[in-house]
Amino acid sequence: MNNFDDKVIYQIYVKSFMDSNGDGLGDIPGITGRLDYLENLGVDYLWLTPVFVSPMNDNGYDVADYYKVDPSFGTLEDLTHLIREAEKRGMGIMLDMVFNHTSTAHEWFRKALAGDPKYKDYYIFRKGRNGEPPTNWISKFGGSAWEYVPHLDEYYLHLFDRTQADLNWDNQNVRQELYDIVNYWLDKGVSGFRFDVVNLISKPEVFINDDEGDGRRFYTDGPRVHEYLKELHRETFGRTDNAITVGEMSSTSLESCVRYSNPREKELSMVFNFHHLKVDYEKGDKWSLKEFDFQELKDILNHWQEGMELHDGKMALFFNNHDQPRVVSRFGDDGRYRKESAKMLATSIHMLSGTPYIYQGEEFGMTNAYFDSIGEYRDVESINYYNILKEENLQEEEILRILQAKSRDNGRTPVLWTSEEGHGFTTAKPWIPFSKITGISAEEDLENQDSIIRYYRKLIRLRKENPVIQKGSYRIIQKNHPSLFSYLRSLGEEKVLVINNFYHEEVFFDPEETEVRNLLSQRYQILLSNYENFTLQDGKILLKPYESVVIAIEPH
Ligand code: TEU
Repeated sequence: MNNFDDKVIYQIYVKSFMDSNGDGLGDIPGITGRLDYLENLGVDYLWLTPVFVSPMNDNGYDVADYYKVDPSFGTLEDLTHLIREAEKRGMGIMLDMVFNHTSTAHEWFRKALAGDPKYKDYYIFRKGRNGEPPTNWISKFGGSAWEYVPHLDEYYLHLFDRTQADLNWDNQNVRQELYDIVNYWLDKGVSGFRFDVVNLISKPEVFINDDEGDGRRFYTDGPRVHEYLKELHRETFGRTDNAITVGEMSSTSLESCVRYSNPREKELSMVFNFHHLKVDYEKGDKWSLKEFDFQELKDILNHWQEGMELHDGKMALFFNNHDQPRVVSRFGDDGRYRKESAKMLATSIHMLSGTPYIYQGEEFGMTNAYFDSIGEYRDVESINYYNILKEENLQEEEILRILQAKSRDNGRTPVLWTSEEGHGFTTAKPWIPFSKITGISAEEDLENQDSIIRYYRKLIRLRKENPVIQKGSYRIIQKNHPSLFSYLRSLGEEKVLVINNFYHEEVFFDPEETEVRNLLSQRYQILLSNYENFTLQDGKILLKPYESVVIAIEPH
């Protein structure tokens, strides 16, 4: 199986990337029109969020037909044209396969509802208990995970929205249908796939109440998940030796992720996990306000870097995606130090071991949306939780503050290509408002010498040119430092030291207190920094607000 440690992936949330036909919605021809920009950035793959026919209750994560492109995004011809044009520029296309559930508008589910036993067994229908749902499990989007169907007098399971019914992977016909879909798209020339919440596909044999939590411990990294992923691999992309695959793993463990991604297991190329993006949850509750816990963030990243290295697991490295608030607003400073902190956060992630992902707009420091009324939100999860928090009697103002920090829509506002009206994204009214923060766009960023985009290009180039960044071992330095996240990458004689200041106070890095004691008496070279000058004082490195420095220590 291929190694992807020299590759960088760019995620496109299609609906918000580029509108080519003036309907306010991003589309596939819009992506094709921006390929030169992406080629210049230097990325290798473009992961497109789902482009299949969908009622769009969850913006395409509710698929009604896996074989067809949704007309709002374009046509099959548009997609194959994009694949060809991307290939000409050295980039591959990855599609997003949502196989834990289908939309309730899918033909299979419609037949199931009509009582067809074959298709009922494609899903998870169960009788209620004493007028209550089969279990007390809670959906990830709030409320019960079971929906009652009166004419069948049964409930179906939906771990997400009620319009996203969970598939029964224990049914071999279901698995075969899904493998056929993957093979169909492979034949169309895609280079790989992202598999949505793929560690939730294997449900327990018996469904019981969870008296400790929301039910996730019964279906997360479920009983037959490895068997199914091995079969998926064997029946589909495993037949070509260069496909790239990434699995989205919800509430997972290191041990499971090693198995999902160790090449010997023949499951997936790499995995996403989200533990490091819960460090601003109060006691695990997303819908609360809390400063991010820097030590916890470091401890988690460190735990995963060390553990995956030890057991040859493969990590997808990321801070942003379409489900997350923008990292510059979250762990950085989206005001005075927006540029510095955007670059610092990028450095801290890109120099780690694994495969970095860039989410659209991140490369020029896009921020949270700062919507100030519920009417501006579009996301089903945000709207559900708005209502839930209302029922819990929280004040409107407080709820809006929580959404401003936590809503998935923070990452879904349209890409700000230019500063003109419509921001080069659309000539119409966009489906979701633009971020309220003005003065940010790709075009303006590129006008500056200290542009964030150019910095990302350098980060990508560094990875490509330095085997130590691709394959080097990782070791944290000053694990408990209150404001620095520093680590050393080593490959044979080659060493790269990465120091990141996560705060706006200046701080010294004193090599004498660390494992890189004689650093400054050796020959070294600054590979990259987000400031013009590197400041040394009395044998110590002075880190300015949100400064990052990447230093190659030359072999003797
Ligand atoms: O997300 C899975 C998931 O559990 C989360 O990222 C979730 O959106 C978040 O934790 C809620 O707080 C995937 C997709 O990325 C997401 O867009 C879909 O809505 C979801 O699956 C259902 O398909």
